[in-house]
Amino acid sequence: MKKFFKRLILLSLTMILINGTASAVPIPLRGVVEGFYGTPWTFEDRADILNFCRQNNLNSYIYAPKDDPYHREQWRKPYPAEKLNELRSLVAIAKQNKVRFIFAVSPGLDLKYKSDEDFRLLIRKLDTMYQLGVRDFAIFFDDLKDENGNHHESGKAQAEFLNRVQKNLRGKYKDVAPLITVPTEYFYLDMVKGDKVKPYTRDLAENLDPRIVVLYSGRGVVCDGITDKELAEVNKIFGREVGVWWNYPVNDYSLTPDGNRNVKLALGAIEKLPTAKMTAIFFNPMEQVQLSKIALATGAIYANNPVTYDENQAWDRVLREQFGALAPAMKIFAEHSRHMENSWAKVGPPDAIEFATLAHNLIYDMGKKTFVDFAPLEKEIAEMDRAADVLLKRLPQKYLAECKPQLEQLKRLARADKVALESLKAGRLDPTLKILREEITANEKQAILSEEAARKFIDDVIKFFDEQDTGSRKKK
Ligand code: LTM
Repeated sequence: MKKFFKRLILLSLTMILINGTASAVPIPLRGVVEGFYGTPWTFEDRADILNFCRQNNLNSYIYAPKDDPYHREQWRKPYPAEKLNELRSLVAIAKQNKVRFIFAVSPGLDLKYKSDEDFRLLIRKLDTMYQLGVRDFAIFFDDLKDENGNHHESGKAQAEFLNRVQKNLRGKYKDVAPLITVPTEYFYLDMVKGDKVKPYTRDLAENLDPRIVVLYSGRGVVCDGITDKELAEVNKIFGREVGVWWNYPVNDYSLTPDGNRNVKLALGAIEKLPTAKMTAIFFNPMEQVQLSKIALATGAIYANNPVTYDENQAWDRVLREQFGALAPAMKIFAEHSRHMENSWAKVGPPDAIEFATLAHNLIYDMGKKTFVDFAPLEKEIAEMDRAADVLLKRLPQKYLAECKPQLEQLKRLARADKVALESLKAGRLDPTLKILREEITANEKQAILSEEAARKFIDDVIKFFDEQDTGSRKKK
């Protein structure tokens, strides 16, 4: 009998290992990709993030700011001396922090893949970085589509170009790591048509040196998680273990009609990522470097042990560690600002679930029940109001500089929600609610949060009374 149990335990352990779900092994390459559109981070921001990486056991940082002209639009041009000096210092800081400084170039906007001259110019740039101490390189080909969503890249030409870069570097330098790339079709739904792999991806995968690391972003550019099965499908397409470029907490696509960027902050935890073995994961942050650290620190907990990761526990822990006594207030604020969604993007846990449920049920109950309990939502609103006050008063300047408009908007929402609730209690719409809503709408040019919770409640209450009005007019 004893023997039987021993065997059973051994068999279960083997099964778990085969499934790849047991190990508490960190993802080998894990870190931050500064890969967003908008104002690139400053030298100080990067130095700070490299230190943060070490503290959180993240071992890599990719330098790929889209709006650094020398990285993308004018990739052929060498960095001016002053910029090179900054990069040299950053490479040294990365080294001190035991973080790999991965230097990326995005030459795809106008690269001539077969041109020896372009090859030479690219290698010249990488050589310079090697002299500064860089040993990890990446060439990115994302975002090359025209306004109709088409791209004209050849997978084979791209693969041959990347292979040539890899061969050149590894031929000259024995200590450079395998090259990293992001393809032009970098999300799953763009790699396939029906059940067939599209020609570009097929040709790239077939011709690319198997040692080159491929990063992809999930089913979509910004999507609601990656399953183990989805990851396995992309591994199969590329004939290697691919890595993930994860677009959270990046918020460069949170735009207002008049073009303001980063108006919503992504303050939630990383969630819904694979537990299966993966070769690399890089989190793309927000321009707001300090507030990015909430999601990034949860990402670090995930990347160090995907199997045991619990997003709620991680989120609570990180908020406590980063905000100390202000953590409860910060949690309330962050709860209203973690879900990112537009016509093509969806990521992050829903905003203020408790608030949204209470508000929804309250409006549903109005007119249907004789007793309606306003107290729980009243409490939520009061806490929101208090949290905004506390944070506006006590949050250190480095955070406040990144979220003052959002906190002021939280305060406005709390004020309007209170008037909305009082209106329901009184059975009559307080006319100031419409004025408060106008003020909130005007400020959505700078700050958006809680669209489906605190913000929606205002609209719903106004609609509720509008419908009542229409109903009573019809009766007359
Ligand atoms: O995601 C990738 C690979 N590329 C770009 C990023 O630079 C950008 O920050 C995100 C979010 O807008 N989307 C992209 O397509």
